Amino acid sequence: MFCYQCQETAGCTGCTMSGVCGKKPEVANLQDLLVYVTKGISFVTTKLRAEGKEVSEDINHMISVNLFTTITNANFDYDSIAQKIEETINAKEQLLEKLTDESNLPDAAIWNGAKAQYDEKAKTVGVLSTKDEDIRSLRELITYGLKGLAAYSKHANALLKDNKDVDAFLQKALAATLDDSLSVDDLVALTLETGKYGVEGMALLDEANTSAYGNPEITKVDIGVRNNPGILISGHDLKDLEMLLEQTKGTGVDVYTHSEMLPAHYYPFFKKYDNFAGNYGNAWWKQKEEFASFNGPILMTTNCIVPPADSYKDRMFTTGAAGYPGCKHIDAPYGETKDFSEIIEMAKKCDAPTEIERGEIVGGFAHEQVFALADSVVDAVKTGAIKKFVIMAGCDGRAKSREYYTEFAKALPKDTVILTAGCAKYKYNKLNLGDINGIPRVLDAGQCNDSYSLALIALKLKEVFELDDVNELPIVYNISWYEQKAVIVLLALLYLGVKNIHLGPTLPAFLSPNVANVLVQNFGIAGITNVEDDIKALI
Ligand code: SF4
Ligand code: SF3
Repeated sequence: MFCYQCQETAGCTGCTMSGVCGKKPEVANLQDLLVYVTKGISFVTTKLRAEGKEVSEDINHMISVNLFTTITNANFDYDSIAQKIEETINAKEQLLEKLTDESNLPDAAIWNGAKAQYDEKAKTVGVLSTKDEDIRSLRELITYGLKGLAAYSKHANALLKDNKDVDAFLQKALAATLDDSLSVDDLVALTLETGKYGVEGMALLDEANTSAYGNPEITKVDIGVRNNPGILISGHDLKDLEMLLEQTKGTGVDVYTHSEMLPAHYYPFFKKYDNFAGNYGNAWWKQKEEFASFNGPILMTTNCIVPPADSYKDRMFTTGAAGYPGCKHIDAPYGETKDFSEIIEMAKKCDAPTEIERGEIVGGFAHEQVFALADSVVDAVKTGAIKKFVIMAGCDGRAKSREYYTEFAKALPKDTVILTAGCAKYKYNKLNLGDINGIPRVLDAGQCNDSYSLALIALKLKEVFELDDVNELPIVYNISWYEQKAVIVLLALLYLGVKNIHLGPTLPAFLSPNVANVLVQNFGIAGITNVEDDIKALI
């Protein structure tokens, strides 16, 4: 195996024996093969479109789910990955029959081996099969961005929203990573185009979420527990949450959010459920302790799964692109209701969650809520009460070095406001950093995909202050990344012209020195150093 797609990759170079995330070599290899056949089918769909032929939504969805399945901590289940490879090959064979021009097909589009051949084939199609370091780096940067884009598309698809242009681009770009004739410059251009579609993908999901559930609004979320048994729902899929809340209504079972599901509380729609109790715990990487003390069943709708301890493995369920061997997977065909009754019945027999903390956190500062506060925000900037906004969106992770973000948040001067999204927020959202004229100093827009809101807020401020360039705003970027959704967020920000982003806790291992140099030279991307020096440099 060779995997270097996330921030925690072994030795900051690559996982080769087993994943730091817990991914076994045979699963890592099979994920490589899933990506490979997904590139293959994308090559065929791209060719079909060029021939003026339609590609069905089912195929678009399959491609997005396949990529999502290979995101860090989404799916550890060999069998489900093997099944997806088989289904993809079968679908591709059917599409090939519709193709008029079958010349010049790459191996990825032709290969149709049987299951018994998967393991051997997988070993030949991984990251290292691209020999040139810079081409490999750019192909992976694009592929990881597309994985993030696919994840966001999948969530929008679950709410019956599709954007054919995003799907067509995603497949075209994926197919382009097979093309040996593309130069470094071509791939750099494709990287930026990926960012453009990243913006579109996040806009699609934002539209899907807000049209289904309303615009997030300022909300206090309880972080304590009630006395009823509960179900803990984690990951990013709001449609799954809606189905779970509908089915738990009146059952005496409460529903709590974990990690990236916290922002669901900010949406008006979910407030009507009396049994929607609050948020339990912190970011994904603390789930071993927190899932144990939760006592009830857990539903993982997406990443990030930590390989579960035996003490709660039998009460952990997965759905959608998520999977873990030995954990029950519940799903339904596209657009249909998933049956969560088994989880609810299990919950009824479980103890109520053990209290781990008390209090509340405040969030809901997505674009519309911030626009509603625009006058006070603009006043605070004009009077100097707010000197700087610090965008600290992104991911949290287990690395000790991430304590930097807590210390950085604490060390920020009192006239600064943190804008956040994603599970990165758990490093400072319980610090009680106070407010400035009633504006909290930590404004949480939502999940990682809601970084889109932060971009809209920046663009709005640019308009209000009549500036030509978004980089003239009093906004600095200190973003923490972990998995591939953060890659698409980063590419989207670069596409929007944002410069001088600090990225940590380490720069991606998949950036070759030359590719890193392109990002430094053209976009001023930099790493982080230490809190004291970074505060001086940024603020
Ligand atoms: Fe290693 Fe990250 Fe890949 Fe897991 S996802 S195998 S931790 S690089
Ligand atoms: Fe977190 Fe996995 Fe990235 Fe959606 S849940 S931000 S790490």
